[in-house]
Amino acid sequence: MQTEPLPVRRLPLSLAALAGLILLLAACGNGASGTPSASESAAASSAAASDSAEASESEASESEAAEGDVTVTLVGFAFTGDDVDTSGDVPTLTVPAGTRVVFVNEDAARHTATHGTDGAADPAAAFDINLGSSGASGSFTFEEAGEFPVTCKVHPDMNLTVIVE
Ligand SMILES: [Cu+2]
Repeated sequence: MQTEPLPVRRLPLSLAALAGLILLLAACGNGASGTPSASESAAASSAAASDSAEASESEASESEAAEGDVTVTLVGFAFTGDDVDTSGDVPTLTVPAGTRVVFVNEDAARHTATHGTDGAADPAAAFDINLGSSGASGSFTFEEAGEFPVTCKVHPDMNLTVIVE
């Protein structure tokens, strides 16, 4: 990330700082309205990386302790896990209503676990979990019966259907 632009340092640095400030102001202005923009998450990613790693670790240990949780592992660019049926075109996970599903990223790549299909979030997505790095986790509790498509916004080929009974 940090290169060493020594000879031309002053001017580019101040320009970069100014651009950063503008980005921050723009991000703050939009912040309340919903999904984070690409620039916002890019700017925040390095700062948030350590925080989210800590947060997800504590979340993961909590979820291990909770009875009835089901874990879905994102590894090899696929949704997998002991409870995931991979026999069909799209893997399925069948759980009783009220089950909390914990999504854990075990790839080095960034993934998301998003309510949606083929990389696109559902217009009324019930969850959109960023799994920014290996070890990152997040969960969603499926309260209502039905079929819920899950996808990764980074890799449209990653899909899962959660069947809630
Ligand atoms: Cu992915």
